[in-house]
Parts: sequence; structure tokens; C-alpha cells
Amino acid sequence: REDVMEYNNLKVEIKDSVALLTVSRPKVLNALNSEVLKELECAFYELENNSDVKVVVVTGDCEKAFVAGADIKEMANMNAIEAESFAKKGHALIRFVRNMSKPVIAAVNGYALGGGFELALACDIIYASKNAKFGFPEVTLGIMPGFGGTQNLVRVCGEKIANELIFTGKMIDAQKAKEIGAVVEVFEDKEMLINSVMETANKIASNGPIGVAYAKKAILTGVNLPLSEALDLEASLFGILFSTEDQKEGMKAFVEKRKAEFKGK
Ligand code: CO8
Repeated sequence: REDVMEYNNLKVEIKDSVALLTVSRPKVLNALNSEVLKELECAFYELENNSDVKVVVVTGDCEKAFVAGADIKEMANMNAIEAESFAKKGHALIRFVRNMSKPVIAAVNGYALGGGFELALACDIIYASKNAKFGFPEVTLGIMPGFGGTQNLVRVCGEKIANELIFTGKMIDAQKAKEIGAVVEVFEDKEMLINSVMETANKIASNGPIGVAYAKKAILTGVNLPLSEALDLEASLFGILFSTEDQKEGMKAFVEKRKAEFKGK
């Protein structure tokens, strides 16, 4: 599309309300350097504010990798101040993705290591192909995960599994990642992965966007609240949806036995 910005390390394609965002630095297995992080932030910002887009799918432009981590060659010479600032850039990105009103889905083919696993964990759903490999090799480099990994992994699969993965730096395959609850479904190859993820993304995009956005907010915010406050939040958001045109349309369409036409209003 004409109105999508050009990036040096990303490709953005929008089709039928679904944006496919591809990290593209294939020579270094899509490693994240400062420029890629900045471009990702700009791209997500742009997609969040593009009312034609209802769902974002993130993938990697390399047969071997989703994202093989932060760029080790760039990090190698960083001092403490620069490293903290680099991690904060990463945090700004994952916070933005977490807080987006639109679902973001990771389609992982090949390596999702370190910052790459962390980028996937920042997404709302992770799907993988059979050859996907996940891991946190940071301790093998004398560092630790710094892009939300220590916090997001434990929330997905619990402390003991997070400890083992992060302390050993070992890689796990897609099936194991599914067993620990990080991956939702595993597909035979990249083509089947992308086709199925786009199908799911289109299914989500056909639903009421405010309902989906509020459900995302209730789940994400609620998990960090005591249950009674989380239920209050759910009730408030549920209530607000009854002031939308989409709720009227959704229920009217059901009664009239037709497909609802949601406007996001
Ligand atoms: N950074 C920079 N370059 C990389 C990276 C990386 N993370 N991963 C791969 N590359 C480069 C290689 O150096 C190589 O380049 P060249 O051809 O110039 O030698 C090219 O990509 C191809 O890689 P390999 O030849 O190594 O391919 P193999 O198939 O032999 O191995 C592996 C694939 C196993 C994925 C291997 O490349 C590897 O171990 N990569 C590093 C993985 C890693 O340790 N990732 C974690 C990095 S640390 C991190 O992510 C910390 C995040 C915390 C803060 C971030 C804030 C944003």
C-alpha cells in the first residue's frame, strides 16, 4: 500500500485488515540492532494508528530465523550506560506492543533466540513451524535477558521452567515450546504456518474490534491485579461495550441470522 512507510530492515504488507510485518536482515538472521528496534517501534506505532488494520502478524524474512536475538556485534562494545539505554529501547517497544489495542501474533519459523524470543513473547499469540527453536542464550554471552525475557517468560510458563531455560541457555524446539505453553500451535513448514496464521488473523479481524481490544486489556491488566479488582475491570469494560454501535450490530445480526458488519464504533 502507498501509505505505508519504507523501512531499511522491515517489510510491511497490509491485506484485508491484516498487516504482515516482516523483520528483514537475513544476512544476520534478522538480529535486532538499534536501527531495527527504532524501525519496529515506528512500524507498530503506524499500524496501531492505521484504522484499516485490525490485526498485526510479525514474522522473520529468513528461512532459518524469526529473529536470532539482539545484534551481538553492536552490543559487544557497549558500556553500561549504552547497554541500559539499549534495553530500555527494547522495553519501550515491548510495552508498546503489549498495550496496542490490536492483537499482535508472532509467526515463528527458525530461531527465536534472546531478543527474538522476547519479541515473540511480547506478542499476544505465538504460532510456530516445526523447525522453530526458542531459547535464551544470554548467559552463554556473559549477560542475561534484557528485553523483558525474565519477566514475560515466567508469566507464560512459571518460575521453574523459566529458571531452567534462562540459567542453561539451552534451545527448545517448537513442540517443547508448545508443551510449556509459550506456543499455541505448531505447523509443518513456513508456508503452512503463514497461511494458517493469516487465516486466524482474518478470523480475529472479522470480530468486533472494540470487544477484542477490551478483552486484550482485561486479560493483560487483570493478570497483575487481585481477582476481585480484575473482575471489576472486566465488568466495567463489558459495560462500556454496550454503549458501542458494534454491540447493537453484533446482536442484531445474530437475531437476523446474518454476518455482523462491525465498524469499530
Ligand atoms: N547478532 C549478530 N549477528 C548474528 C546474530 C546475532 N544475534 N545471530 C547470528 N548472527 C550472524 C552470524 O554472526 C553470521 O554472520 P557472518 O555470516 O557474518 O558470520 C550470520 O548471522 C549467520 O549465522 P551463523 O553462521 O552463526 O549461523 P548458524 O546456522 O551456524 O547458527 C545460530 C545459527 C545458532 C542462531 C547462531 O547464529 C547463534 O548462536 N546466534 C546468536 C544467538 C544469540 O546468542 N542470541 C542472543 C543474543 S543476546 C540478546 O538477544 C540479548 C537481548 C537483551 C537486550 C536487547 C534489547 C533490545
